[in-house]
Amino acid sequence: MSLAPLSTDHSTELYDLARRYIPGGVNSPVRAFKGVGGNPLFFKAGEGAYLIDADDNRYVDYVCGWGPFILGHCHPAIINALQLQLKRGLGYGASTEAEVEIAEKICNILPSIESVRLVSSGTEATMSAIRVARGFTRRDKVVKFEGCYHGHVDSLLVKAGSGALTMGEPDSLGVPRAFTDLTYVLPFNDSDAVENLFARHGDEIACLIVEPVAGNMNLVPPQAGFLETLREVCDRHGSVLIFDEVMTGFRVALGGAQSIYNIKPDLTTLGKVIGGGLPVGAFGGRKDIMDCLAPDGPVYQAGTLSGNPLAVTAGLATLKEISKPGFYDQLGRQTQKLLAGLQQRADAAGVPFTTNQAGAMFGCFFSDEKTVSHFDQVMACNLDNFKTFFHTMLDNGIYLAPSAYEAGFVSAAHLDRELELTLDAAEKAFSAVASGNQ
Ligand code: HOZ
Repeated sequence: MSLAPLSTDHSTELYDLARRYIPGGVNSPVRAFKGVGGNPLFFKAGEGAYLIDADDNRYVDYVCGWGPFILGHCHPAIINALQLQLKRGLGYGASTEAEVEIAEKICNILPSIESVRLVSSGTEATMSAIRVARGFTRRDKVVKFEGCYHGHVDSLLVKAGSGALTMGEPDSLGVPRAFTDLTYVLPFNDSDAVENLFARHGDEIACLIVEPVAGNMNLVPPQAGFLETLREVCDRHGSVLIFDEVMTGFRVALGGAQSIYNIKPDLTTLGKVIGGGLPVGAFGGRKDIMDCLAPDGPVYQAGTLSGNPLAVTAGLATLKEISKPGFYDQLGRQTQKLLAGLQQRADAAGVPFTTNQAGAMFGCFFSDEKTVSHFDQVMACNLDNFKTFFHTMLDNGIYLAPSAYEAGFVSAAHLDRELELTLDAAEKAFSAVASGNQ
């Protein structure tokens, strides 16, 4: 692994060219490295726990495609299954047996889901879940939480996390005021704020959508009692509780965050892991709510690529692998080992630092606080320290998300060797942070 700054000339050339033809040179804003400075990398291959950039540099990858590559890149089970499907066609614009198989599997793994519809992205999943919740309740108001991100749905792009936070624009231009007037935004992990809002407006609220483990303001798990409060107020007021598990579903545990915290949402949105890295999303839940969808009900929702056979094939192959006994124990152990090692090196360098973990997702915070559980604490973290850490890690062959507001991901391909490489790099990165602070 290189110790000198890596040469990334070819990435830089590609970025220059990309900026001529693609807005900002990227197809999704966080990729532009605006949160860390410098030029974004362009990649040409992935192998297990590694990414290879356009200049042939190898990196241990903790982005994992922003979550889906829980088995690592190019897992043979997925590639073999896709090769078989490729010969049978890329799509039919009609129903397939494999769609029924994946729907049945999802319903069996997540007992809160009685009926599920496949779409092509997480954004589509949350947008459709909100629509069916509104149709079911015949109400318009929606509740979301500050720093939570549910894709770029108009009414949810209010005080949003992820790229919206990275760009410093948690509210987007182009979203009509009339749409966001229907959205209430509350602080995450603040049960009193939830109780108060529902006491005043509960009967107008169609649904409350939450990332049960917030993964778009770095990683912030729910505090004890928070998700229980959400369940109670929604029950009391006849509002639909939506868990956005696009990131956490099949990631923090096989049964997602809802299985860890033992809360049954009315609807769940999914994506990422269930497509094995191909574009997919899904939303599902109570049958009486899902029955409102067309063709049986009056809520319209559709998609040309929905249930695409390649995405479903990759998803089924992934579900088979991750359902094997002990899979999540091993992932959780590796993630824990990684975080313990990072903490130890930060402490040795005298850098204020703390971490959060949920299964194979993690958050790193340059903060004096022992625990980070609120949006304001995330926003108070030292960004300069993060930038120094990020770039030193990158120069030493470790690819972290290029933003202080994104979660990290560990895959089954992150073995002890990859952790060692990471911790060696981290020693240098924390020492660079400490020197920068002198
Ligand atoms: N929304 C993703 C992070 N939470 C970023 C997706 C991307 O830039 O590819």
